[in-house]
Amino acid sequence: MTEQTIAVAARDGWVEITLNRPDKLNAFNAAMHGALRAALDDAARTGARAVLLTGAGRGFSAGQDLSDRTFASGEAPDLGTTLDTLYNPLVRQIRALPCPVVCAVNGVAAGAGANVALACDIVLAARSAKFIQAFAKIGLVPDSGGTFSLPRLVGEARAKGLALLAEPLPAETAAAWGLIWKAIDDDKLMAEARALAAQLAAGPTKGLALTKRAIQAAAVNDIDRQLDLERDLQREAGRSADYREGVQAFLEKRVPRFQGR
Ligand code: T3D
Repeated sequence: MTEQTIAVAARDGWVEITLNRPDKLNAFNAAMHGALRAALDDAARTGARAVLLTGAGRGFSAGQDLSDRTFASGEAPDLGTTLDTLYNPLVRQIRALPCPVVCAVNGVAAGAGANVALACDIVLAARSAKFIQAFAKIGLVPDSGGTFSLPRLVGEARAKGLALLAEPLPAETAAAWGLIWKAIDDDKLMAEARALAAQLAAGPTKGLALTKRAIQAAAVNDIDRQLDLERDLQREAGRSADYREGVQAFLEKRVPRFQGR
């Protein structure tokens, strides 16, 4: 029987995707990459207004499935190719998705598993979860955007500590350092993550997508470029039906009914 490497559930305007290789702590193999990319494509194609990503079992993801990395032939695998064809497109896809991506880190997130989580827009983690930049333990370099996101999120000193020491970082410390949005009691994680995804899905999706783009661009822009970008994106947001509805609702002292466009 074919392994169902992910589970997808359509919710009310949003999609919940669960990495589903719990016996391997949801380590990534090529099939799981393919299924996840296809589910994210579907979410974009069908106009999902939020995505929630989580893991089955006691872990979020332990990164690359190391049992797929054998040296039997005597030759080293070309890891540049796997980044080019699997991990980098996945991270780009998450960042380019025109709706918020919430990640509920339900347990350990190691290696690329940690950095795929950090590529999401809002990261919640169970209090028992840990983030491990496990790469140093096996002689690799943090990938999946880790060397980009870590120093920006927590500063160079902590980024280097995490990457060079590969020590587990508990969820609460990750939240205190600004690596993630929030640590949540384990038994409340999924309820809170789903409520957040539903809240975002009921929001002004177009404006949220433009906001996501602006904040991501700020990592590489200088202030002049960023001000110009804000102008351009605000112009676009100002033409949206949701902007009109937001202002109208404010003036009429009622809750806005955003359509996501
Ligand atoms: O290769 C390329 O394409 C380049 C890209 C690389 C990206 C990367 O992600 S490199 C980093 C790869 N990941 C790791 O190095 C982490 C390896 N795992 C661990 O260090 C530990 O499993 C954890 C710290 C994450 C959790 O420890 P623990 O004690 O809670 O669980 P465990 O007993 O180690 O693991 C449970 C099972 O999952 C176990 O299987 P078993 O013995 O019960 O049959 C273990 O072998 C399996 N597992 C965990 N991680 C992986 C894995 N199987 C395959 N690949 C894994 N990464």
